[in-house]
Amino acid sequence: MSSTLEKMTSEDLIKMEEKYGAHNYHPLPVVLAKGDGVHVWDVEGKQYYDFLSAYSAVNQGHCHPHIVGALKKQAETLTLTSRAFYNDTLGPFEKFVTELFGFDKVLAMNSGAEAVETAIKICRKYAYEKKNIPENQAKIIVCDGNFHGRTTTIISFSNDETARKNFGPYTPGFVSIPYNDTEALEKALKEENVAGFLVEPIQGEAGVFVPDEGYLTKARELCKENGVLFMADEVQTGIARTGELLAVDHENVKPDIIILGKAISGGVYPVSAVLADDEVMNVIKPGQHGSTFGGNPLAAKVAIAALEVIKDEKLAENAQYLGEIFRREMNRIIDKTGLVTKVRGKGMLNAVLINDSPDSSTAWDICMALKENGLIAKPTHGNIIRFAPPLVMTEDQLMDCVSIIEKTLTEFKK
Ligand code: IF1
Repeated sequence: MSSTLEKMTSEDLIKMEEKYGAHNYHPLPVVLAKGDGVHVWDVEGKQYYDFLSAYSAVNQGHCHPHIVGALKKQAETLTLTSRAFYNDTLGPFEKFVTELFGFDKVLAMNSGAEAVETAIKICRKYAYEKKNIPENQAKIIVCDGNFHGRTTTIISFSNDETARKNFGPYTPGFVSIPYNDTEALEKALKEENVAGFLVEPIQGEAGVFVPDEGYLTKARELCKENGVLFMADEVQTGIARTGELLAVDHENVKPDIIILGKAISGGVYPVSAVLADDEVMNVIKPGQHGSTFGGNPLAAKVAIAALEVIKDEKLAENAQYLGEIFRREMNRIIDKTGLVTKVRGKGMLNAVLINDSPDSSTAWDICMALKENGLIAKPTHGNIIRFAPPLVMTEDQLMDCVSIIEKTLTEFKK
C-alpha cells in the first residue's frame, strides 16, 4: 500500500475501508474521487455516468455550483447556533419550504430516518391529544416491502429480515398490510386506535414498485373518512425525482404529513424535514422534540439553494421528459435481449428486472459490466437494478447512457 494519501490507488482505499471501517455495506468496487453534474470519476481518473445519484440525493447533479456556493458562503459566516437561540437563516428557510410545498409549518431534522421518526412521534401525539386514543395504544399502518430508514423503531416495522434480524426488542404499535391494496387498507383502518398510515408513494428499495393509478387518492380518502393521518414518505420519491415536485402530485393528493430528505439539500449537506398544517404540527410544544443540528444555518441555506435549482432548472419537467424516453428505450432493448424482463418507474426513478433468480449474481455482474463501460448503478434486491441518474441530465447524455446499457446487456454472458 502506498504510504501517502495522494498516491493511493482504488485498491489501497478499498483495503483501508475493509480494515478500518464497519462492514455495513458491500459497495460496487469503484472508488470515487470527484463528481460534477451527471459524472463521477474514480481515483484512477476513469469517468462514469452516475445512475444511482446517491439513492436520489443528488437530483441536482454532483457539486452543483449554486448549492456549493451557498454552503461555502454560509460556512464562512455561521454554521451552527443550536435552537437554544434564534438565527437569521431558519425563518427564511421555513417560509421558503412551507410556501413551496403548501403546508403551514415545517420541522427540520438531518437524516431521512430522523424525519420519519419525527412524523411517527407527531402522529402518535396527535392521536393521544386530539383523537383521545388511549395513551400508548396508537397504531400506525405501514406497507409490506417498506423502507423508511434504519433506526430500531423503523426496522421494527420492516419485513426485510436483513434490515431487522437481531435488532430487537422491536417497537410495538405498527400494523403491516400489502402495498398497493386499498381493500387491505380499508380493513386495517377499521381496527381500533389507528393513528396514521405511513407509505412511500413509490416503493424505492423494494424495487421501484409504482402503485396503481388512484391508489394514493383512494388511500387519502380512506384516511380522511377514518380520521387517520396520511403520511407520505417522499425522502426518495420527492424533490422532482418522479417527474413532479412530489410523487403525490401526480394524483394531486395532499397528505397530512410529508417527509422529505436526500435531494432537499442536493446531496451537499444532510437535511430532512417534516411538513404539516398547524392542526397537526402544533401538537409539538417547546422541549418535546429537537436535534442539535436540526435546521442549522448551513442546512437552511443549502436547502434553499438546492430547491431553487429544482425550480429554476425545471428538473421535475426534465425528469418527466427523460423518464418517458428512458422507459421507451429500455422496452426496445428488452425486446432484443432475454436478459431483462421489465422496466418500471416514474420520471427518473426506474428499475429493470433481470431475468434470473433474486439469489443469482446476475444483476450484480451486469452492474460490474456497466461499470467497465462507464456507467455505475447498483442492484436493489437480488435481480432488480435501479436506474436513477441526476435530473440535470441532457437528452444526448441519456441516449449515450442507453447505448452503454444496450451494449452491456447485448454483450453480457452469464
Ligand atoms: C441505506 C435503501 C434507498 C428512503 C426512504 C427514508 C429513508 C430512505 C423512502 C431514510 C433511505 C437510503 C438509505 C440507504 C440506501 C437508500 C435506500 F436502499 F436503503 F432503501 F434509497 F432505497 N425513506 N434510503 O429511501 O433516509 O436516514 O438514509 O437519510 O440505508 O442503505 P436516511
